[in-house]
Amino acid sequence: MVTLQGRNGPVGLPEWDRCAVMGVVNVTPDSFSDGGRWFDPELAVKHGLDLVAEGADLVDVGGESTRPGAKRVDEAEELRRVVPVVRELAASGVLVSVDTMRASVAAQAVQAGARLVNDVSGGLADPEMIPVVAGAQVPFVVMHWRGQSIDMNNRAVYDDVLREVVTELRSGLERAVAGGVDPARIVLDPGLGFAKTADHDLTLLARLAALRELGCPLLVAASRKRFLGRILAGAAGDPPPARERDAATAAVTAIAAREGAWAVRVHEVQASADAVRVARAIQAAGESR
Ligand code: PMM
Repeated sequence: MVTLQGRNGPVGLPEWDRCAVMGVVNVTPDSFSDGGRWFDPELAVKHGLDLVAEGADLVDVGGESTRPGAKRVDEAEELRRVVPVVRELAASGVLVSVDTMRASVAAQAVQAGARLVNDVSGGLADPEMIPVVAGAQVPFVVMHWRGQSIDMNNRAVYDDVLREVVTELRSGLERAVAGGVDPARIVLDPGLGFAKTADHDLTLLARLAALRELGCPLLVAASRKRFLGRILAGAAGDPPPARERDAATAAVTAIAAREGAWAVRVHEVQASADAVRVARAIQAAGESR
Protein backbone atom coordinates (compact mmCIF):
# COMPACT_ATOMS: atom_id res chain seq x y z
CA MET A 1 0.00 0.00 0.00
CA VAL A 2 1.35 3.43 -0.89
CA THR A 3 0.34 6.82 0.44
CA LEU A 4 -1.29 9.30 -1.83
CA GLN A 5 1.60 11.73 -1.34
CA GLY A 6 4.39 9.17 -2.01
CA ARG A 7 6.65 7.42 0.44
CA ASN A 8 5.81 8.05 4.07
CA GLY A 9 7.89 5.55 6.00
CA PRO A 10 11.54 4.55 6.00
CA VAL A 11 13.08 2.66 3.09
CA GLY A 12 13.35 -1.02 3.98
CA LEU A 13 9.87 -1.50 5.45
CA PRO A 14 6.46 -1.93 3.83
CA GLU A 15 4.37 1.19 3.21
CA TRP A 16 1.01 1.56 4.90
CA ASP A 17 -1.51 4.13 3.70
CA ARG A 18 -2.00 5.24 7.32
CA CYS A 19 -0.08 5.57 10.54
CA ALA A 20 1.44 2.19 11.43
CA VAL A 21 0.93 0.52 14.80
CA MET A 22 3.97 -0.93 16.55
CA GLY A 23 3.06 -3.30 19.38
CA VAL A 24 5.40 -3.57 22.37
CA VAL A 25 6.81 -6.83 23.73
CA ASN A 26 8.95 -6.12 26.79
CA VAL A 27 10.91 -9.26 27.71
CA THR A 28 11.82 -7.73 31.06
CA PRO A 29 11.02 -8.32 34.73
CA ASP A 30 10.79 -4.58 35.43
CA SER A 31 9.36 -2.39 32.64
CA PHE A 32 7.18 0.30 34.12
CA SER A 33 3.86 -0.69 32.64
CA ASP A 34 4.06 -4.44 32.00
CA GLY A 35 7.25 -5.61 33.72
CA GLY A 36 7.37 -9.37 34.19
CA ARG A 37 4.24 -10.23 32.22
CA TRP A 38 6.09 -11.47 29.13
CA PHE A 39 9.42 -12.36 30.72
CA ASP A 40 9.12 -16.01 29.74
CA PRO A 41 10.19 -16.33 26.05
CA GLU A 42 7.22 -18.50 25.10
CA LEU A 43 4.80 -16.03 26.63
CA ALA A 44 6.64 -13.17 24.91
CA VAL A 45 6.29 -14.85 21.51
CA LYS A 46 2.63 -15.60 22.11
CA HIS A 47 2.07 -12.01 23.16
CA GLY A 48 3.75 -10.75 19.96
CA LEU A 49 1.53 -13.00 17.84
CA ASP A 50 -1.53 -11.81 19.78
CA LEU A 51 -0.59 -8.19 19.12
CA VAL A 52 -0.38 -8.91 15.38
CA ALA A 53 -3.78 -10.62 15.51
CA GLU A 54 -5.12 -7.45 17.19
CA GLY A 55 -3.80 -5.28 14.36
CA ALA A 56 -0.13 -4.53 15.03
CA ASP A 57 1.80 -3.87 11.82
CA LEU A 58 5.11 -4.54 13.54
CA VAL A 59 6.26 -5.70 16.96
CA ASP A 60 9.03 -4.05 19.01
CA VAL A 61 10.97 -6.54 21.16
CA GLY A 62 13.08 -5.18 24.02
CA GLY A 63 15.02 -6.78 26.85
CA GLU A 64 16.02 -3.75 28.90
CA SER A 65 13.71 -1.49 30.88
CA THR A 66 14.25 2.23 30.34
CA ARG A 67 11.81 3.45 32.97
CA PRO A 68 13.10 6.43 35.00
CA GLY A 69 15.68 5.21 37.52
CA ALA A 70 16.23 1.86 35.79
CA LYS A 71 19.67 0.23 36.07
CA ARG A 72 21.20 -1.33 32.98
CA VAL A 73 20.91 -5.03 32.26
CA ASP A 74 24.15 -6.77 31.25
CA GLU A 75 24.81 -7.67 27.64
CA ALA A 76 24.64 -11.46 27.96
CA GLU A 77 21.31 -11.23 29.75
CA GLU A 78 19.88 -8.81 27.17
CA LEU A 79 20.94 -11.14 24.35
CA ARG A 80 19.43 -14.10 26.17
CA ARG A 81 16.11 -12.30 26.56
CA VAL A 82 15.77 -10.76 23.13
CA VAL A 83 17.30 -12.92 20.40
CA PRO A 84 15.19 -16.10 20.75
CA VAL A 85 11.97 -14.05 20.84
CA VAL A 86 13.00 -12.06 17.75
CA ARG A 87 13.94 -15.28 15.92
CA GLU A 88 10.67 -17.02 16.70
CA LEU A 89 8.47 -14.05 15.81
CA ALA A 90 10.36 -13.34 12.59
CA ALA A 91 10.11 -17.03 11.62
CA SER A 92 6.34 -16.74 12.09
CA GLY A 93 6.26 -13.92 9.56
CA VAL A 94 6.02 -11.03 12.03
CA LEU A 95 7.74 -7.77 11.13
CA VAL A 96 10.04 -7.34 14.12
CA SER A 97 11.82 -4.30 15.49
CA VAL A 98 14.48 -4.61 18.19
CA ASP A 99 14.50 -2.07 21.03
CA THR A 100 18.11 -1.89 22.24
CA MET A 101 20.95 0.51 22.99
CA ARG A 102 23.58 -2.21 22.36
CA ALA A 103 25.17 -2.76 18.96
CA SER A 104 25.79 -6.45 19.69
CA VAL A 105 22.11 -7.00 20.48
CA ALA A 106 21.06 -5.06 17.37
CA ALA A 107 23.45 -7.10 15.20
CA GLN A 108 22.31 -10.47 16.54
CA ALA A 109 18.66 -9.47 16.43
CA VAL A 110 19.00 -8.43 12.77
CA GLN A 111 20.67 -11.78 12.06
CA ALA A 112 17.73 -13.45 13.78
CA GLY A 113 15.30 -11.60 11.50
CA ALA A 114 14.65 -8.14 12.98
CA ARG A 115 13.96 -5.57 10.25
CA LEU A 116 14.32 -2.32 12.22
CA VAL A 117 16.61 -1.14 15.03
CA ASN A 118 14.96 1.08 17.66
CA ASP A 119 17.65 2.70 19.81
CA VAL A 120 16.30 5.06 22.48
CA SER A 121 19.76 6.63 22.67
CA GLY A 122 19.92 7.25 18.92
CA GLY A 123 23.38 5.71 18.79
CA LEU A 124 24.79 7.66 21.74
CA ALA A 125 24.96 4.81 24.26
CA ASP A 126 27.15 2.50 22.18
CA PRO A 127 29.69 3.85 19.66
CA GLU A 128 29.36 0.65 17.62
CA MET A 129 25.63 1.07 17.06
CA ILE A 130 25.75 3.41 14.06
CA PRO A 131 28.39 1.34 12.20
CA VAL A 132 26.34 -1.82 12.83
CA VAL A 133 23.11 -0.24 11.58
CA ALA A 134 24.88 1.29 8.57
CA GLY A 135 26.37 -2.10 7.69
CA ALA A 136 23.10 -3.97 8.15
CA GLN A 137 21.20 -1.44 6.01
CA VAL A 138 18.11 -1.59 8.19
CA PRO A 139 15.84 1.29 9.20
CA PHE A 140 16.95 3.02 12.42
CA VAL A 141 14.90 4.88 15.03
CA VAL A 142 16.81 7.84 16.46
CA MET A 143 15.08 8.95 19.65
CA HIS A 144 15.73 12.18 21.52
CA TRP A 145 17.83 11.14 24.53
CA ARG A 146 19.97 12.97 27.05
CA GLY A 147 21.47 10.10 29.01
CA GLN A 148 20.77 6.83 30.79
CA SER A 149 17.49 6.29 32.64
CA ILE A 150 19.12 6.07 36.06
CA ASP A 151 19.27 9.87 36.33
CA MET A 152 17.54 11.19 33.20
CA ASN A 153 14.91 13.12 35.14
CA ASN A 154 17.70 15.52 36.24
CA ARG A 155 18.21 16.37 32.57
CA ALA A 156 14.62 17.52 32.00
CA VAL A 157 15.77 21.14 31.90
CA TYR A 158 14.96 23.26 28.84
CA ASP A 159 14.59 26.94 27.99
CA ASP A 160 12.52 26.01 24.95
CA VAL A 161 11.77 22.30 24.79
CA LEU A 162 10.61 22.26 21.18
CA ARG A 163 13.62 24.18 19.86
CA GLU A 164 16.11 22.12 21.88
CA VAL A 165 14.56 18.76 20.98
CA VAL A 166 14.51 19.73 17.29
CA THR A 167 18.16 20.82 17.46
CA GLU A 168 19.26 17.69 19.33
CA LEU A 169 17.28 15.38 17.04
CA ARG A 170 18.86 17.08 14.03
CA SER A 171 22.30 16.35 15.54
CA GLY A 172 21.29 12.73 16.03
CA LEU A 173 20.17 12.50 12.43
CA GLU A 174 23.40 14.09 11.20
CA ARG A 175 25.52 11.81 13.40
CA ALA A 176 23.80 8.73 11.98
CA VAL A 177 24.15 9.93 8.39
CA ALA A 178 27.81 10.85 8.92
CA GLY A 179 28.28 7.29 10.22
CA GLY A 180 26.92 5.83 7.00
CA VAL A 181 23.23 5.28 7.75
CA ASP A 182 21.06 5.99 4.70
CA PRO A 183 18.98 9.09 5.58
CA ALA A 184 15.98 7.47 3.87
CA ARG A 185 16.10 4.72 6.51
CA ILE A 186 16.00 7.04 9.54
CA VAL A 187 12.94 7.52 11.75
CA LEU A 188 12.92 10.23 14.44
CA ASP A 189 11.18 10.06 17.81
CA PRO A 190 10.75 12.90 20.35
CA GLY A 191 11.35 10.47 23.25
CA LEU A 192 8.31 11.28 25.38
CA GLY A 193 9.13 10.88 29.07
CA PHE A 194 12.89 10.62 28.49
CA ALA A 195 14.47 13.58 30.31
CA LYS A 196 11.11 15.31 29.99
CA THR A 197 8.37 16.41 32.35
CA ALA A 198 4.67 15.94 31.57
CA ASP A 199 4.52 19.54 30.34
CA HIS A 200 7.45 18.95 28.01
CA ASP A 201 5.73 15.86 26.58
CA LEU A 202 2.51 17.79 25.97
CA THR A 203 4.33 20.66 24.27
CA LEU A 204 6.08 18.22 21.93
CA LEU A 205 2.81 16.48 21.09
CA ALA A 206 1.21 19.84 20.39
CA ARG A 207 4.00 20.63 17.92
CA LEU A 208 4.51 17.38 16.01
CA ALA A 209 4.35 19.35 12.77
CA ALA A 210 7.57 21.14 13.75
CA LEU A 211 9.27 17.79 14.30
CA ARG A 212 8.10 16.59 10.90
CA GLU A 213 9.94 19.50 9.34
CA LEU A 214 13.16 17.58 10.04
CA GLY A 215 12.10 15.55 6.99
CA CYS A 216 12.03 12.05 8.50
CA PRO A 217 9.18 9.73 9.39
CA LEU A 218 8.14 10.21 13.02
CA LEU A 219 7.53 7.56 15.67
CA VAL A 220 5.39 8.62 18.65
CA ALA A 221 5.59 6.48 21.79
CA ALA A 222 3.18 7.87 24.36
CA SER A 223 1.77 4.55 25.52
CA ARG A 224 0.85 4.50 29.23
CA LYS A 225 3.45 7.14 30.04
CA ARG A 226 3.56 9.33 33.15
CA PHE A 227 2.15 12.42 31.46
CA LEU A 228 -1.04 10.44 30.72
CA GLY A 229 -1.18 9.37 34.36
CA ARG A 230 -1.00 13.01 35.38
CA ILE A 231 -3.78 14.05 32.99
CA LEU A 232 -6.01 11.22 34.25
CA ALA A 233 -5.26 11.69 37.95
CA GLY A 234 -8.33 12.02 40.14
CA ALA A 235 -9.08 14.82 42.58
CA ALA A 236 -6.62 13.36 45.10
CA GLY A 237 -3.91 13.59 42.45
CA ASP A 238 -3.28 9.84 42.26
CA PRO A 239 -2.49 8.72 38.70
CA PRO A 240 -4.23 5.53 37.55
CA PRO A 241 -1.94 2.52 37.17
CA ALA A 242 -0.16 2.24 33.81
CA ARG A 243 -2.48 -0.47 32.52
CA GLU A 244 -5.48 1.83 32.95
CA ARG A 245 -4.06 4.40 30.54
CA ASP A 246 -4.85 2.61 27.28
CA ALA A 247 -7.87 4.69 26.29
CA ALA A 248 -5.78 7.83 26.83
CA THR A 249 -3.02 6.24 24.74
CA ALA A 250 -5.48 5.65 21.90
CA ALA A 251 -6.48 9.32 22.07
CA VAL A 252 -2.83 10.28 21.52
CA THR A 253 -2.67 7.76 18.66
CA ALA A 254 -5.58 9.45 16.87
CA ILE A 255 -3.93 12.86 17.23
CA ALA A 256 -0.48 11.63 16.21
CA ALA A 257 -1.94 9.89 13.15
CA ARG A 258 -3.80 13.06 12.18
CA GLU A 259 -0.55 15.02 12.51
CA GLY A 260 1.18 12.67 10.08
CA ALA A 261 3.18 10.41 12.41
CA TRP A 262 4.59 7.41 10.58
CA ALA A 263 3.92 5.06 13.51
CA VAL A 264 2.85 4.85 17.13
CA ARG A 265 4.41 2.45 19.65
CA VAL A 266 1.76 1.02 21.99
CA HIS A 267 1.29 -1.75 24.55
CA GLU A 268 -2.43 -2.32 23.86
CA VAL A 269 -2.92 -2.53 20.10
CA GLN A 270 -6.60 -2.87 19.34
CA ALA A 271 -7.77 0.63 20.25
CA SER A 272 -4.82 2.25 18.47
CA ALA A 273 -5.39 0.08 15.38
CA ASP A 274 -8.97 1.44 15.31
CA ALA A 275 -7.77 4.99 15.96
CA VAL A 276 -5.34 5.04 13.02
CA ARG A 277 -8.10 3.81 10.72
CA VAL A 278 -10.47 6.53 11.89
CA ALA A 279 -7.75 9.16 11.40
CA ARG A 280 -7.07 7.80 7.92
CA ALA A 281 -10.76 7.89 6.96
CA ILE A 282 -11.06 11.50 8.10
CA GLN A 283 -7.91 12.41 6.17
CA ALA A 284 -9.22 10.69 3.04
CA ALA A 285 -12.54 12.56 3.32
CA GLY A 286 -10.61 15.83 3.48
CA GLU A 287 -8.52 14.89 0.44
CA SER A 288 -11.56 14.01 -1.70
CA ARG A 289 -13.28 17.39 -1.26
N1 PMM B 1 9.87 4.30 25.27
C1 PMM B 1 10.12 3.19 25.95
C2 PMM B 1 10.84 2.12 25.36
N2 PMM B 1 11.26 2.20 24.08
N3 PMM B 1 11.37 3.40 22.06
C3 PMM B 1 11.14 4.52 21.37
N4 PMM B 1 11.52 4.63 20.09
N5 PMM B 1 10.48 5.58 21.92
C4 PMM B 1 10.06 5.57 23.21
O1 PMM B 1 9.51 6.60 23.67
C5 PMM B 1 10.30 4.40 23.98
C6 PMM B 1 10.97 3.32 23.36
C7 PMM B 1 9.61 3.14 27.35
O2 PMM B 1 9.42 1.92 27.86
P1 PMM B 1 8.10 0.97 27.74
O3 PMM B 1 8.42 -0.04 26.70
O4 PMM B 1 8.03 0.37 29.10
O5 PMM B 1 6.95 1.82 27.38
